[in-house]
Amino acid sequence: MGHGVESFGDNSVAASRRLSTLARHLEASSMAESENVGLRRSLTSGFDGDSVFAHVVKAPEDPILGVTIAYNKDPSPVKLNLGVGAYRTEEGKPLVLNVVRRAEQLLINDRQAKLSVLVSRVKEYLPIVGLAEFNKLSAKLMFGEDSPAIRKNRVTTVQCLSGTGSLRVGGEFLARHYHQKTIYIPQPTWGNHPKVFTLAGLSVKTYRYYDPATRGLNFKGLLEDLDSAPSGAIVLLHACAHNPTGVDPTPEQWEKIRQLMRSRKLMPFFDSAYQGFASGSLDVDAQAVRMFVADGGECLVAQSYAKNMGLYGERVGALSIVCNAADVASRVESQLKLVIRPMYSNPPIHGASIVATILRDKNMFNEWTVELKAMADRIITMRQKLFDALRARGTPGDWSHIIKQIGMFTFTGLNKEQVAFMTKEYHIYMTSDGRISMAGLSSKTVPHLADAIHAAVTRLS
Ligand code: PGU
Repeated sequence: MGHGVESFGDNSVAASRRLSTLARHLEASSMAESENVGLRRSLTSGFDGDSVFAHVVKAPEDPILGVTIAYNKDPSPVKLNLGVGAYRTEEGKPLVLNVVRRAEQLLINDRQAKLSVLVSRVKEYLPIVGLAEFNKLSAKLMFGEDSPAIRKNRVTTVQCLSGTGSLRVGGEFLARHYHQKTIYIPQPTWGNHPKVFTLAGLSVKTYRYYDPATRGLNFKGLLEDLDSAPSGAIVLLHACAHNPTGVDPTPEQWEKIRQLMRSRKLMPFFDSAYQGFASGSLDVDAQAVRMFVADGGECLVAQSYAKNMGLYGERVGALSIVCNAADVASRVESQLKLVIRPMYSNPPIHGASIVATILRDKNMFNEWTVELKAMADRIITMRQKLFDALRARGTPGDWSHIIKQIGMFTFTGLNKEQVAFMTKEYHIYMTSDGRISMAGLSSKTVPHLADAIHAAVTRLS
């Protein structure tokens, strides 16, 4: 049947099927309504039966966000949360960037007269695709100031609910309008990826990425798996600072991946959750994406401002779809609106206004890059300190991966039992795959973590 745009036909069939099911349901329930009036009256005195939800089983906590819940319950004064990827200061406190505070102040004082678009002091609805200026500036941040793709209007960018929302909207769009429904995700990857894409309607498969033996990239395995993926399959790529491994391909390896993917007609879907966090430079961290856009081919990019602007709870992000022609991009955008409207109607205004305020102003943009670099540098310092602390303790094993890995996380190589031991005995909280958020560490807490790792490795090897 239809491929690409034609698959809209399939969707109309599916939609009308859904509508007639709904109509049948409404008919049936209105008949039941009249029959049940008497019964309902007799029940008005109260309801004492079992809950209709009595069969609902308790779901396990999320493997990442659940770590914070367990941490919050622990009364120990030495407890340490290295689970969630969220930046903390040297004092272990969450950080709101100065530039973000300044932007908020401007918004509150309504000093954004030059902003021709809605700002967060006005609490109106945004359009379905979000704040236009935010979208334009986000695309420039990702693809570069003078990206030919943007200049030729080949890119559509829509504001979404942070990185997760952007991935989900992109996934739903592909499930409806792209001929291949299989997405290949790296093994391992961020734990939410398989859930997001499965629920979006795609079928999820994995490609080899990490080699535990070398604690590096399994480049050969990666190329083999992508080479044998069906033509046209979607491939999820971490734009930089791969989560959880901290292992990224080199620029030369990216180039080989690009060539292979283009020759096999595989569709790149970049997840960019850490732009600026890997190297400290926004441009350097966008290089892999820009390499794929420069060849004129098509791709998707999900962007998050959670980490690089510290806007975690504001839920600010964007989905860009790079198309090969302007008219395609415009039709794609019209369909993205149909994905978004029934899901959450339109995105929140405040966070996007903060981002637009910062990105549009040269001084504020520069101030942001300085603060971003400081965060990235502090993480790199923590890597060195932890590595030195383990060396000083003579902890068995080669820990050089701590300083080689990139971004927010170290994939320590500690196993489930060792992690459980560290939580129980040292009140150190981390995901069970042995990932630690370096951003949650400080000079004061490094010795405690090094003691815990040393004990775990020597007692439970
Ligand atoms: N993609 C990757 C690769 C991520 O690591 C994360 C966040 C996201 C997308 C989603 O970020 P948004 O907050 O939706 O923009 N991962 C962090 C944060 C906690 C979580 O799991 O959501 C983490 O600790 O892995």
